[in-house]
Amino acid sequence: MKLSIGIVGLPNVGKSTLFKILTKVQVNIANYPFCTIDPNIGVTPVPDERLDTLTEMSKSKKKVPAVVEFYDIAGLVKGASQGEGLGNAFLSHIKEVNAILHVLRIFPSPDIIHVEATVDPLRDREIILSELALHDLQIVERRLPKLETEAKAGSKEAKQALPILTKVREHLSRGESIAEYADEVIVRELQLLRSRKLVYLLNGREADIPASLFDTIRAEGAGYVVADLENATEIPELIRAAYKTLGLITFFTTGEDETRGWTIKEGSKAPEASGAIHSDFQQKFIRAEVVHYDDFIKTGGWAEARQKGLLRVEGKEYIVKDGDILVVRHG
Ligand SMILES: Nc1nc2c(ncn2[C@@H]2O[C@H](COP(=O)(O)OP(=O)(O)OP(=O)(O)O)[C@@H](O)[C@H]2O)c(=O)[nH]1
Ligand SMILES: [Mg+2]
Repeated sequence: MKLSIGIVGLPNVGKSTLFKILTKVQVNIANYPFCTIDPNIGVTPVPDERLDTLTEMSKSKKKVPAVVEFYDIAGLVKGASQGEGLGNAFLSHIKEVNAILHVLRIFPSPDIIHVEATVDPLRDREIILSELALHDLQIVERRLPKLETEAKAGSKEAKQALPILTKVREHLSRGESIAEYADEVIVRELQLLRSRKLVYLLNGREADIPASLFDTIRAEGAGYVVADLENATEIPELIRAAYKTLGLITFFTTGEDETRGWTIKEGSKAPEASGAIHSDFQQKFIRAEVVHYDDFIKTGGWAEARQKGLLRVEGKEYIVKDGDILVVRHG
């Protein structure tokens, strides 16, 4: 699976600065709101020392890290759903992302314009979350009447979806997360943003962050990373935090041709994990030879791991662990 993350926040909070650090792509960064209009899309490798070690041990010609795709979009403002600022139509650019990265301004710097005049990350968080909810509500309100008609006409799917979407509307109108409905067919179909997992990037210094902000973020079960973007050159913790929040892990394939990292959901069984390598592998999966990275390093390679009985043959029910090295056998 490809991990993709949409960056949201008020204008001028450092979204494009973050995007540039992550992806090394040159983008417009300026001290004025709405500097970004068209979305910037870029990928960043998942930092993982294990990949370097494996590449050396296997003398691989290529090293291919797992990647995360980032979408840097325009800033949202209060009233965006009513057309303020650039409106909210540009949110459609991130409707397919797996997670939302919410940049909050912590840094004081009076010379950098703040669209709400003062630095107040708790207020800004509310503004953005409610604009995301209002965006979703517009979609839900359009769908509900059609769903009612379909349910009356006897559609089984519509009858199932109707009570769910009605609940979703209630939560959204109260500005609440709908993460608990993320796996519902209707919510997936409508690609609602408030169903996505959240990670916060607190742009500034730890000392300037109000304790209540940490409490709020913890209470909503989101991840966060503190980074002073102005002085940052890379932020691997951010990707690790995103992985953790999203329940993702990495497994490896390694050989003379290439050593490569793959992103999967924690708890994935071997066939599903193999599907990350090639979609055909999921259906045609027979078995996998598995050695954990730690054992591979300890023993010194395939032959040694096999000798010591640390190379296992696993079937369709095997749950792949973070750091597993796989050789997939398929039909
Ligand atoms: N002092 C300070 N300035 C920062 C920091 N991060 C970003 N800036 C500045 O803030 C301004 C806005 O940064 P951008 O990255 O363009 O902000 P943005 O969120 O992409 O803004 P829009 O595209 O307009 O929504 C630029 O002048 C940055 O140099 C920071 O950590 N400290
Ligand atoms: Mg920008």
